[in-house]
Amino acid sequence: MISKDAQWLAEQAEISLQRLTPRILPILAQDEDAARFMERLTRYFPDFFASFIQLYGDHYDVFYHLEQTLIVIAQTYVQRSAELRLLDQRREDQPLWFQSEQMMGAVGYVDLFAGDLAGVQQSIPYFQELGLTYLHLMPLFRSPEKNNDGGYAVSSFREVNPKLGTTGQLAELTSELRQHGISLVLDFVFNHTSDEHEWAQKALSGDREYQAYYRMFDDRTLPDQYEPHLREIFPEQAPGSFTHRPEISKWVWTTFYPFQWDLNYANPALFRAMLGEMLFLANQGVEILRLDAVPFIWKRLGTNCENLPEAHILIRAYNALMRIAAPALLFKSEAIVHPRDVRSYIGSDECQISYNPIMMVSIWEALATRETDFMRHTLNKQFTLPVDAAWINYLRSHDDIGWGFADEDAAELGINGFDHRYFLNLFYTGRFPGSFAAGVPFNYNPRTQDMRISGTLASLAGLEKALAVADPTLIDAAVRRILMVHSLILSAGGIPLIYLGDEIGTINDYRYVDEPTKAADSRWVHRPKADAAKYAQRLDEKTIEGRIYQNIRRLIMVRKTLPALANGDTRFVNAGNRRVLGFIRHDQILVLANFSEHPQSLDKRVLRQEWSPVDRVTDILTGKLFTPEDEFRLEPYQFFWLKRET
Ligand code: OTU
Repeated sequence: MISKDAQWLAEQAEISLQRLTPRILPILAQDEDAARFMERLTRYFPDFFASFIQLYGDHYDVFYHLEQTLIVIAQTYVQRSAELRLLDQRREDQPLWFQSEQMMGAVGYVDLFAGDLAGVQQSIPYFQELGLTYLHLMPLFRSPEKNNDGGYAVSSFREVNPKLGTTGQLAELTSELRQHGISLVLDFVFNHTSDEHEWAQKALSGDREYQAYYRMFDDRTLPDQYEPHLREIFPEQAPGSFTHRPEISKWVWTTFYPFQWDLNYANPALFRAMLGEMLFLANQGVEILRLDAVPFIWKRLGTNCENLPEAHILIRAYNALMRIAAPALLFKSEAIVHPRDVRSYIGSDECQISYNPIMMVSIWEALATRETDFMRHTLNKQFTLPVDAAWINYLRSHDDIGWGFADEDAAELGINGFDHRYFLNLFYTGRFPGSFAAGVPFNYNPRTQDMRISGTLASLAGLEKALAVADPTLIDAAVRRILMVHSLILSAGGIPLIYLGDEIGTINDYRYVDEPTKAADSRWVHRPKADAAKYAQRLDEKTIEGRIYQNIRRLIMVRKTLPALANGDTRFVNAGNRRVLGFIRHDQILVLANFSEHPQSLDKRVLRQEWSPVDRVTDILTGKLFTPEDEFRLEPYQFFWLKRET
């Protein structure tokens, strides 16, 4: 990494832009919005330049790479449709659109939820019923037939998997969704490609230009120096971080599975190639790119090769280029790492939005312990974001749950992080006495004793076990638990994200073990095919599906009427009873949630210290008014959204 002082960078940026402008003007000559492009270029080029020079300034041909990069963005801009340019304009006028209380997200697999892209299009009425404004479709591009990590081994960033549809259909879908107020979110799996990607195939045939797109080594010398510092991500099925390929007698860097080859961003030609792929997606109308595995994109010997400063600079470089060529596009960070590192990617110059694994993990932690102290402590430290960013608040994703709280935060409450993780793993795999959860271990590492948890939300929340014993009390508790945790992601600000299937209480599907390419990866237990019969029951509140669905849907609709639940200020407060979580939104709504299966009463004197108007409040959800005489009591897993009455 090159460090230069800001003054020098600003001067050089200006000189470079003057010299490069004549190279791109001819490309824009016929474009009626050329002036807008040039305006944005002038505005964001210095940011891009500063990042680019820090990354590639020591390459003798850095100026050539700068020039080629600008040519790529000019060429893609020229191809950007009128519809998307209009969207660019709208987003520039209202850059914080994604912070609204109207935002509502869901994520699902094209094949498992709807069969194919046509099926997704036909599901739009359902998405509207749920109030969605944000739809994340899991990786849908061409990938290897068998070993493909659920699509996260991408063989082409431009060709939709033929089983799911065509690239033309994808562009149509983005537009159709947009007309219904829904932004399409896709993964940008940019840490690696599959070994079937054209670049990998060329590398395998001996082409040195493409070998330099990846991180390859002639022998074990360097891998042996890197490896001791690296974390194994899939220690059970894919131990180590390097894979030997006899065809070229080289070792390839493979952080995840052996068929997922890590890309080499130290090579400016690769930087540019991936820019082209990113802009291609932007021009298909994708509005948000989920930057998959962002912590891993830069490597440096002697470090753990996660969250390096260069990873941030790289994202900032791409971000500045998007502001110029496709300003409507946002980045979503997928960094499931230490809370400090999660937060480090978030901001308008890097990723505008990010998963909130800190809240997600805290919710499961508090469900297991029935104590909210650790959650409140952690979230008070880790929840606040820059004003121009937003969390994606979620309960389950397609991945495992790893107990990613900060050991320092735990230690401050006298909790031993290692022991607590051990407990949580026992609890969520159902091996702790009295546990309600039915989770499955994921990647147990005997060396570190670490493991993560697979399982659907409903199974982890107790519904599976309760149904197995057909115990109405347990079923009721599980349903209440499921609703309570949804009430939290719907009221904590940011964008709530539902994993499709959870809204009807889908439980684990163990049939994945019969499929050889899935059996070793327990994450498939929580990726079942949508069950049409169960979805049909969502309308009947006498069924479990219906009870869960109708209540979640009501919560979504109420959320949309409450600007105080839009992004921004969240303060976690002492509710005077450790079984009850409390937080205050914009000083206007007090959220209370009982994490216990027993009724809890609250001490109004404590609450009053945190929020003065507590004496006369109405629960927005039920309309119940609390006067100074009323006792403050929450039924098992009950939650309130309280507003003050005057
Ligand atoms: C991501 O997850 C995806 O969400 C996974 O589905 C993929 O398998 C993987 O990348 C490879 O593409 O370790 O256990 O900090 O935690 O990138 C899941 C980020 C993972 C990692 C995350 C990764």
